[in-house]
Amino acid sequence: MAPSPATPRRRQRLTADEYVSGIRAGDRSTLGRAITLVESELPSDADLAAGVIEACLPFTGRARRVGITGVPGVGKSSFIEALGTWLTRERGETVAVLSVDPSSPRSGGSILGDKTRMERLSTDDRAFIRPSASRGHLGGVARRTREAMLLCEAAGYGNVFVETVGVGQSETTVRSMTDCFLLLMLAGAGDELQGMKRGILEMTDLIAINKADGDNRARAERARHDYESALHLFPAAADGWRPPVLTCSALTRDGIPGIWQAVLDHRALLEANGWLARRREEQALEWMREAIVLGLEDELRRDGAIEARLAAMRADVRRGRLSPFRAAREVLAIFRRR
Ligand SMILES: Nc1nc2c(ncn2[C@@H]2O[C@H](COP(=O)(O)OP(=O)(O)OP(=O)(O)O)[C@@H](O)[C@H]2O)c(=O)[nH]1
Ligand SMILES: [Mg+2]
Repeated sequence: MAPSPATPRRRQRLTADEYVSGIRAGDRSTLGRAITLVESELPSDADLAAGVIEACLPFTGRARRVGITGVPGVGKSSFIEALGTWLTRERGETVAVLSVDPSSPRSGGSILGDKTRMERLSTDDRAFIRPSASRGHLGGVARRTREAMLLCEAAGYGNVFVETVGVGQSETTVRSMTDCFLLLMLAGAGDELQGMKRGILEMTDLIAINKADGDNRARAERARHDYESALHLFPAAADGWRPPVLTCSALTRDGIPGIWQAVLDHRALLEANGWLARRREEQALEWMREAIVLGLEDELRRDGAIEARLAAMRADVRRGRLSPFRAAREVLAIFRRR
C-alpha cells in the first residue's frame, strides 16, 4: 500500500455534528476551530460551515450583543478587558470578544497588542477572545464576524462584544449586528463633536469618555458636560432612548459598573417597548441582504466566462471607453442568461 502523504499540521476534519456538540458543550477549542471554518474562503469548506451555522441557529439569540467603537488608541481593548473581567469576576457573567478590523495591513500590530491588552480576560475561563485577522473586503469580515457571533451564542456566552476601529464603514456594519452600540471618546482631543460625522452620533446608544483618570479627570468631566449639552440638540431617537454620556477609566476601572448599568437600562427599555425585537429583525434582514450580495459576488468570481469578460471590461472602464454602469448591466445580463 502506498504511504499516504504526511500532513502533520492538518488536524482531522470534524463532522458538522462534532462541531455542534463541541460548541454546545462549551469546548473552546472546537469553538475556535468552528470560527476558523466559517472564516475559510475555500469553496470546499462552504457546505460544512453552512451546516454548522444552521445547526447552531436554534441556540442563538439570547446574548447581549454590544458593539464598541472609537478612534485608534481611545482604549477599546483596554475597556473591554476592564468591563469583561468585572463582568466575569464580580457578576458571574460570560463574555465573548470579537473584532472587526477593516484596516488589514496595518492592524497586525494592534491585533498582537490585544493579546497583551486583554491579558487577564484572555486567561479567564468565562471569557473567549477571538481577534480576527482580517483580510480584504469589509463585507467578508462582517459576514464572518456575524457568524462567529452566532457560534459564540450557541456556545452559551451571555455577552458578545464586537470591537471595531472607528474609521470608515466598519461602525455601520457593527451597528447593524448589535443591540447596543457604544462609542468611546477622549476629552480634549480637539473639538471632535463638531468634526464628527453626525451619522455616528445618531447610531450611538451610549457615549463613554475614556481615560478619565489622573490629570485628565476634570477635562473628561467638562467634555462629558459639553457632549451632553450638544446631544440635547438632537431630536429624540425613535426607540425612545436618550444616549447618556458617561466617563470611565479602563486603567483604574472607575465608571465601568455605571456604563454596564446604562447598557442594562437601555436593554430593559428596548425590551419593554418592543424595539429590541425590531432591532433583531433589522439584524436578520441585514444578514440576509449581506449573504445575498456576497453569495452573488462569489458566483460571479467562480464563473470563468464572466471573470474573463470582467477583466476586459475593467481595462475599458479604466480608460473611459465603457461606462461603469453599462459594464455592470452587461455582467448582470450575462449572469441572467447562464
Ligand atoms: N490613562 C489611561 N490610559 C488608557 C486607558 N485606556 C487605555 N489606555 C492606554 O491607551 C493605549 C491604547 O489602548 P487600547 O486599549 O489598545 O486602545 P484601542 O482603542 O483598542 O486601540 P486600537 O485597537 O489600536 O484601535 C494603551 O497604551 C492603553 O494602556 C485609560 O482609561 N486611562
Ligand atoms: Mg484595540
